[in-house]
Amino acid sequence: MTDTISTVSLAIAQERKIVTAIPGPNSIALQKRREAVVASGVASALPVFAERAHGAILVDVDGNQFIDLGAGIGVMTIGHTDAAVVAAASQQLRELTHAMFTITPYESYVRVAELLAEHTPGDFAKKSVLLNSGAEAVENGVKIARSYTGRAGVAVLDHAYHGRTNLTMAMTFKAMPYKTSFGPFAPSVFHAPGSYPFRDGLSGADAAARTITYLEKSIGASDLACVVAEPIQGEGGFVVPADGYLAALQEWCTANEVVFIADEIQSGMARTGRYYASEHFGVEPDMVLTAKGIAGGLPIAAVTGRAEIMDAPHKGGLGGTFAGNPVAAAAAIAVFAEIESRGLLAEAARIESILKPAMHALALKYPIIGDVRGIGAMIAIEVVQHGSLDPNPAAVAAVTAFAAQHGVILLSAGTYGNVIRFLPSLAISDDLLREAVGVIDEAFASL
Ligand code: PLZ
Repeated sequence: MTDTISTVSLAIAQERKIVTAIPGPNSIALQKRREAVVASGVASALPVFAERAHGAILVDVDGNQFIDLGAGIGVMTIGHTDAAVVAAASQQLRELTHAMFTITPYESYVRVAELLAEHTPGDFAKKSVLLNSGAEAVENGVKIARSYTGRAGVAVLDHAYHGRTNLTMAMTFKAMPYKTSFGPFAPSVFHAPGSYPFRDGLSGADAAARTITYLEKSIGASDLACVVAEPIQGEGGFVVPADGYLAALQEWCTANEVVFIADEIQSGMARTGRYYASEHFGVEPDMVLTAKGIAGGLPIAAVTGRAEIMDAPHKGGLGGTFAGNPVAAAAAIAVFAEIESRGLLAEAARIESILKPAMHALALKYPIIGDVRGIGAMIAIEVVQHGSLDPNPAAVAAVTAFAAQHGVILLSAGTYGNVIRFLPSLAISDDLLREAVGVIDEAFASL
């Protein structure tokens, strides 16, 4: 660096430390200000305000240090304030903050598209468009699929989450809190049954047959532009489809010239130990959607797909003021480099090898833990009423609240609000993970 602005991240000891009541006085004061001016429809999971973070630790405004098992919903995959990301973004901020790619293009946008072409599944010519958010990537994926096929229909799966814009609300499964009172929604969106082994007990082949029957009988392939599926559902509760399900669905899409779109916004970018979760299921989607973890916390998203599909829209049909912003693009390039140079794909397997056995052990101790599932650094437990499949959201709310009080950020998920999901940074140490598991154990014991 040639000038005096420091781009080095402030190191924060990687330890849990609670020094005030939760929330502390500074958080309480900020909460009062917030209530006066921030729309109350915006809710927060924890009662504390964040001040800074590094690695797997987040520090609040009262100096409490939390083990972050949420990572901003799977965004800080390579760790908070990663030094390489901070350096790349800071440098770019000073050289070219914004130009607008559709006015004067710049190299970093092209570089991100090259990296996406290289790291998304499938060995075929690919192209990308860059956007600002996950929902915007979903919207653009649908636009491009419609333009390519000349068809309108969009099929999604039960329990899916695709965003909060009008089209993506229509594509999202859960009414409360995402859709209630916000309609009318975009038309031509169809919700098909998917694969949820813990609840439906179906094999991949049987679940796929059920989905395909719905697609053929209730929509008709000739009216369908695309099927959009999360390879592992995120907000839906880290639902891993049964073996063979996704491959059968993709095969049907290919046979019927329907674009198969993998929404990898939560499951992608190294979270499961591969760049994209699709790779675990042997599928090569026609289009892959990326956001969240791609740029270490800076807002950027992408649609990447087969070149012939991506080139369907007319010139000028795709874009956006901030889309593919140079600072976010520089951060994304640094994230790809960090994943390679630090061997971060392997870290996901390390995290799974600690969390999964630990959760199975807790499930033996606390039988309300009905299911342990997930891949890599995307692990969840589903909590039920003892001896049944009936959801137990009250226990999940109590456990996550207990964890917050004891310095662990735990996120819930699931259509029934009865899933606890772990999506820590790949940089989290074994010791911090084990310590967090200890707090979760105490939380279940306290019920
Ligand atoms: N597709 C699979 O997980 C975002 C939403 C949190 P945006 N999930 C977290 C909330 O309460 O808003 C998500 C996702 C999948 C699309 C999206 C949407 O991504 O960047 O939030 O628009």
